[in-house]
Amino acid sequence: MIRYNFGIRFETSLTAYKKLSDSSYTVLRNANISLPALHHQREPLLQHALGAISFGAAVPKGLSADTPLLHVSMPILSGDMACELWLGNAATATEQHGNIRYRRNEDLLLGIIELHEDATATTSLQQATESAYRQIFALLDKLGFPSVYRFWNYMADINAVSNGLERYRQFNLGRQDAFLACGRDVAGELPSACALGLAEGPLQVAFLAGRIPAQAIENPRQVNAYAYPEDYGPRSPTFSRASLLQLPAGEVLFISGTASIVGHRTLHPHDVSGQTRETLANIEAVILEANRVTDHRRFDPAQLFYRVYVRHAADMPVIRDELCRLTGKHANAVFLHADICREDLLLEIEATAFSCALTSMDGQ
Ligand code: 3EB
Repeated sequence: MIRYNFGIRFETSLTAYKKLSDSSYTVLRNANISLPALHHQREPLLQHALGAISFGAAVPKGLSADTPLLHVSMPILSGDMACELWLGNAATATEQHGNIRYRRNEDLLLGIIELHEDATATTSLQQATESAYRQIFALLDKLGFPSVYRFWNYMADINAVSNGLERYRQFNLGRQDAFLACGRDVAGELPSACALGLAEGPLQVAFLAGRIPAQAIENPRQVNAYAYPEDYGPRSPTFSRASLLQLPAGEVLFISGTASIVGHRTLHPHDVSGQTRETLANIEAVILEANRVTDHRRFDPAQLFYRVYVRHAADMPVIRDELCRLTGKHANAVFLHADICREDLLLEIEATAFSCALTSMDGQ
């Protein structure tokens, strides 16, 4: 199964995508694709791939060896679209900068970095994070792609404590130090992000950046993450609830990992239905805020692609049923088994939405 996310509806053929990407407009779309479908793709699609993020036990085949691919070995609980391809106008060959592999076109860049932690250091995750983010910002400064739209962060043992500090909090320290060292704001206009844990492996970060700025969208129901009080760690997380990228061919809304947090507190501990409903209320609030900001365009919860991170595999059906209540019937979603960055959070949901200005290509 392939779903080209066109906002208006999910396309299952390449034609509409090709029409869009051959235009002189800057185009950014994603396609969520199953591994068998990816395996049977041929060039036109893959030439437009800036990069990919995949999940599950199997590493995708069928991407050219050249395409930056972040493979995160989180078990898939449900949904077959394990690979998220990011498609733009024709891209360059993949390039390397330090530990980063990236591909870009005139306007957009997708990069991935994987760093093993120094097993002898007690603050190894903090160090790896600072190093990864410093490398990323140095590359973007060098190439003139100043704006990051989205970060994906995956790390081993996110809730474990070392050197007296939970590893997610170490990650926040390293991330914020790198932002500051590279002259970046740590409040206000921040990229969207997610941060999840898995059993083992290196720190893995993917990022999507570009030449034009995006707009940070915050959630009126939540304290902005960069302003969390110190109870949640010595440094606040550096991300916005969503980022809105306005391109001539349509808008892209990157909704950050979203959880059952109101104000800055976790609600409904030990209650997975309650947490799911609260999480979805937060996502709806973010969508409403994005619609308010864009004024004339409409993002619709039924038209989003969702990735759902589930702490306890047995909770998946309950979460899926709540999500389907929001989206109407079938939700375009993949469910992954992951650790969430607060011990008391049972799930986190992220989403991507598109509003398409070039509606004329739709249905042709
Ligand atoms: C939260 O709202 C839940 O540290 O980059 C969500 C999305 C969360 C991104 C991050 C953390 C991050 O605080 C956790």
